[in-house]
Amino acid sequence: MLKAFKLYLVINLDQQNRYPPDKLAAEAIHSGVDLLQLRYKGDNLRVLWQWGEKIMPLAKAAGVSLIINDRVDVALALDAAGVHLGQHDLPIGAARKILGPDKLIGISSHTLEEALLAQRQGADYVAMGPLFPTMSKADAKTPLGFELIKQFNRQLDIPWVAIGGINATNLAALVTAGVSRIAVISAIAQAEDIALVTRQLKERLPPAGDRP
Ligand code: TZP
Ligand code: MG
Repeated sequence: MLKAFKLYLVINLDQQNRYPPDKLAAEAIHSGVDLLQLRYKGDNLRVLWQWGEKIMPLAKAAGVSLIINDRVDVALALDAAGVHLGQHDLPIGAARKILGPDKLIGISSHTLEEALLAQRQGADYVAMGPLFPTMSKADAKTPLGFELIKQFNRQLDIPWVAIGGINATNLAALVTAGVSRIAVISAIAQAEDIALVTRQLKERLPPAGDRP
């Protein structure tokens, strides 16, 4: 089951990060990240597997769910909490068949229609973005307008999370527009002080559980 969450850290394994992924995960978990994702777009699946094996016990010990991007097989083999799918990955129904009812399935949506379809198909949460320009995703679309935030709040019953170029400075504008959960890569991965930024982001979000 998906616990209430506010701050979702996506760890990008493709680029050389400021910190090794396990150190980043450990510090971010310690500082209050609620949900973690491992994201790897390269073709050496061992990279994803090996970091998954290292980070999974850290997440488990802290009671933080670890989600694997794209790969249903790796998520199952690691006994991770679930998968995050894109619009061009395995459809939710197929992923659910493999994963069973208890694993989490998240999906990226760029429109309300995509999000509502994902909800009907049994997604546990939806990610909406990018809200701001981002350097962390090679094929990121142009930023979505803030009007979509209100529509998502009004029409979705499952939790949804904003993503894309979010940092401690621009977060206030999103919160004012109605965002209550965010996912970030670089704001935390590139931070000089992971703990400080993680706490700032978390503090600047409304209390978990205010919205579905
Ligand atoms: N999906 C939409 S934007 C994005 C993803 C994975 C990248 C988010 O990274 P950052 O560094 O927080 O902009
Ligand atoms: Mg994908």
